[in-house]
Amino acid sequence: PTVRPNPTESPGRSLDPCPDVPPNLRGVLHVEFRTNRTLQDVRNHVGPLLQLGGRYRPTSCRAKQKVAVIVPFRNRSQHLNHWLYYLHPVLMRQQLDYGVYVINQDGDGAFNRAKLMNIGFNESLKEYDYDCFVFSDVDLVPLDDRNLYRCSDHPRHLSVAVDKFNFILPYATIFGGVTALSKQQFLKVNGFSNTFWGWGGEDDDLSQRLSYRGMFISRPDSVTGRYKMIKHGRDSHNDPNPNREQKLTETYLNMDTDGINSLSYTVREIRKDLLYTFVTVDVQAPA
Ligand code: UDH
Ligand code: NGS
Repeated sequence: PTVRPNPTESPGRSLDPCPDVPPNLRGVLHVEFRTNRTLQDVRNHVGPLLQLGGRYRPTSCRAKQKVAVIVPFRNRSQHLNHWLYYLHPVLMRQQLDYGVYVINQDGDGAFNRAKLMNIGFNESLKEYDYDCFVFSDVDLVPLDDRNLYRCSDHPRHLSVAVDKFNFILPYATIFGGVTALSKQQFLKVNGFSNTFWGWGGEDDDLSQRLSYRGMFISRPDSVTGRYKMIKHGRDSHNDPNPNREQKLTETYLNMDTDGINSLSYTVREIRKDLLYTFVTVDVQAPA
C-alpha cells in the first residue's frame, strides 16, 4: 500500500533548511507613506501568499526560526496599513516561518506598550511553538531587507538608524523601536515590566534587565539598520510617564517579580484577518 503523508506532521519537516542568507533579498527599499492605503489594498498586494492570521512559511525550504512579530497598538489604523504593506513582503523574502500579532489595548486608559508586548509573547505562544519574538512599533518600516527579523546569540536591536534621529543611534543602551529576543533571552529577564504606564522608559528598563542578566545588545550596521518612521503627533492617553526616571533606578529590585511571571490581563477578542491576528485586551489600566 502507498504511504500517505501524515497530516498532523508540520509541513516543511522534510524540506532542507533555508540558507543562512536568504537568496531573494533586494537590499535598499523604497518606502513612502504619502499614498493612502486601505486594508483591502494591502490584502490584494500581499494576501495570496498568506494564511489566515498573518501567517506564512516558505514552501521551498524549512525556515531557520519560528518568529512571532508583536505590534503594540491602539488607534493607529493608517500606520498599521503601511506597516503591513511593507513588512509582509520583507518577512517573506527573509524566509521566516512567522505570524503577525497586533495587540490592541482596549479602552482609553493610560497606554502600556511594554505590557502589550508581554501579552503578545503569551498569546502567540498559545498558538504555535515560536522560538523568536520581534517586537515592533507600528510606525517603523525598515529601509533595507537585509536587516533580518530573526534572533541571534544576544538580544538584537534592529531599528538603529531611524530617519527621525538623522539615522544616528541616539544613545548606546537604547532598546526601543524594533527588537528581537529569543524565547530563552526573553524569559531570562522575565520579559518586560508591566508597570510603565504612559510614554517612556519601558524600553530602557528592558535594556537594563538584559545587562543585569549578562547579555549584550547586538545590532546591524547603520546602513542595514536604516528605518523610516511614520510622522505623527502625540497620542491621547500616552503622556510621558512622570515616574519613569525613578522606576529606572528600581529595575534590579523589581525584575524578578514584575514581568511575564506576574502578567495579568483579559482578552476581549481575538480576530483573525488574512494579514494579522488582532488581539484586543483589557490591560487593567489604573483608574
Ligand atoms: N502606540 C499605539 N497607539 C498609541 C500609543 C502608542 O499604537 O496611542 C504604539 C505604536 O505601535 C507606537 C508605539 O506604541 O509606534 C510607541 O509609541 P509612540 O509612537 O507614541 O512613541 P514615539 O516615541 O512617539 O514614537 C512619542 C510621541 C512623540 C510626539 C512627537 C510630536 N512631534
Ligand atoms: C528616551 C526614553 C525612551 C525612548 C527614547 C527615544 O528618553 O523610552 O527616549 O524616544 N527614555 C526615558 O524616557 C527614560 S523617541 O524619541 O523615539 O520617542 O524610547
